[in-house]
Amino acid sequence: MINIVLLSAAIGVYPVPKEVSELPGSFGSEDYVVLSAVDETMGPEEYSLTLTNGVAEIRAGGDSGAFYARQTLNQLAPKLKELPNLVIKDSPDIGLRGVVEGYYGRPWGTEGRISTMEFMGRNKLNLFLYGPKDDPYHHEKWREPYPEDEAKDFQRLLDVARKNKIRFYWAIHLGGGFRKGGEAEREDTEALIRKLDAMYDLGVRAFAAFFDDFGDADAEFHAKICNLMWRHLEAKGGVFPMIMCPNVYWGRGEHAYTKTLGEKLDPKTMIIWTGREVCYDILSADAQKVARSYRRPPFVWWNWPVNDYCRSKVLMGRTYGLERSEFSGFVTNPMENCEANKVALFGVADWCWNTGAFDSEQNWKDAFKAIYPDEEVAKAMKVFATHNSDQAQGNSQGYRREESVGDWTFEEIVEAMDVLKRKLPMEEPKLWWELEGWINDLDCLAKMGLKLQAMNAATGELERKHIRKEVQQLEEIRRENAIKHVEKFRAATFPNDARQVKPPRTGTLAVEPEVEKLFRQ
Ligand code: LOG
Repeated sequence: MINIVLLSAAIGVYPVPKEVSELPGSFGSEDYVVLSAVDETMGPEEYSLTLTNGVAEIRAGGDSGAFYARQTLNQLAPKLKELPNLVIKDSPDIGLRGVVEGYYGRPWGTEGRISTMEFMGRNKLNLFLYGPKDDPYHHEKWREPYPEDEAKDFQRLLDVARKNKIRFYWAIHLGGGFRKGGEAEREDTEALIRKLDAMYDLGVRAFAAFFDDFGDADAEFHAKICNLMWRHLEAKGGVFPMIMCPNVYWGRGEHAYTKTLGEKLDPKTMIIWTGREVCYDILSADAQKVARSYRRPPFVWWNWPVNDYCRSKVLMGRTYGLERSEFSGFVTNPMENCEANKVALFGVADWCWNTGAFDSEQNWKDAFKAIYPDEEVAKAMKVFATHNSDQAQGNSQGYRREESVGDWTFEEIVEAMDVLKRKLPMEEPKLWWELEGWINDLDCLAKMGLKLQAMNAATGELERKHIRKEVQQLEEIRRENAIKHVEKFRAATFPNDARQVKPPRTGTLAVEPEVEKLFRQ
């Protein structure tokens, strides 16, 4: 068994497959023939991939399993020639796993969602929960149908989801908006049904209702609306079980609200939980407590790497702080920066698929190689991410991550930022658009560190004065960069959100304090 696990990691496939065993002989060829067969003894996402002497044989329980076998084969394709003959047997740990677009801020837009879902497909994530707080037709204008062009975009999204074996959930945010009692309640019920029918007609077959952050914690009422919604959808046919986000979605089962909800809500409906706090690690003891209160395993919404409560930071650190328990599903809530999110998605995908073999450090190191085809860019992005992972002190949720772990130098940062400034605009233009302000900030900071070290070592007053001037110039560049960053993101979002855009901050846990220390010397 140990050999099998070691081999799983050694073939470099992500998410790490469950079982890889070596067969006699070597594959010996760059080309291959694919043979596929359905195996009815397998689960719908399960597959086996046997690689022997130039033939790749796929057996799968269903379309998803066959698709996942292809993803594994695609990752192995460039190195097939060097591989021994192998048999891979694989299936996921967590049945529903993926992403919620659920933050406050600039929604990803159709292109961002497509890029995310294609990445999800390659990484065997199978659930997209659509609920950006700042899509008005999800939230404050929930009664109104989407304008025609946006409705068409949903059809594109549903198509990409289908191709990538992703179940696309569309969420309606009713918290605070759905009126209780009398004629108003009747009107809102009708409006809700109309909107659900419109989304159903577009092709949506999986629905969610959100009550987080707005309105009262009225469990009876929330259960009533959701049960009504579910009965309506179930009668229409072909729909997946509903997901609901309660008004109190964190904790350890201590709230009366969640207990009532657990009793009243249709048992098939999955209930969201973010951990002990709004932003927290997912601990199995906590999950078990909340499951008792919910009367069902929780559907985890992990508030990482979302940065809407620390907008000055971009979060690209490793995936850790997750414990396996019984869940009805698991989604990560990421940042508005959908390209930068991929490091975290790569971690979550691997954890959800094969929790037992998950190696957080290794996954994070390998993420860069897997995401960025240019080796130099991959190495430089790892340096950037090393110094961009903590939410920083004073963030409103009190959630913190490690940052700047291990040995690092100002020189190494400057070199890496130089690579990114040279190469990203051409090679990864969307990532560059998202990160330019942070890359420039870290670059200035590290250059200031170098200058200050030189200044503190200099003996002549003239030399010190000269360097001090250079440091002041860097400070000026840093200020201008911050202004440019804020202007760019303000222009890219809508008025309400524009006020929330913050200047970029990098290296807050170690690099910036080190520069400040050098200033004081
Ligand atoms: C919101 C979410 C937001 C996140 C982090 C849930 C269920 N709801 O405090 O939209 O992105 O926290 O700020 C939330 O987490 N409210």
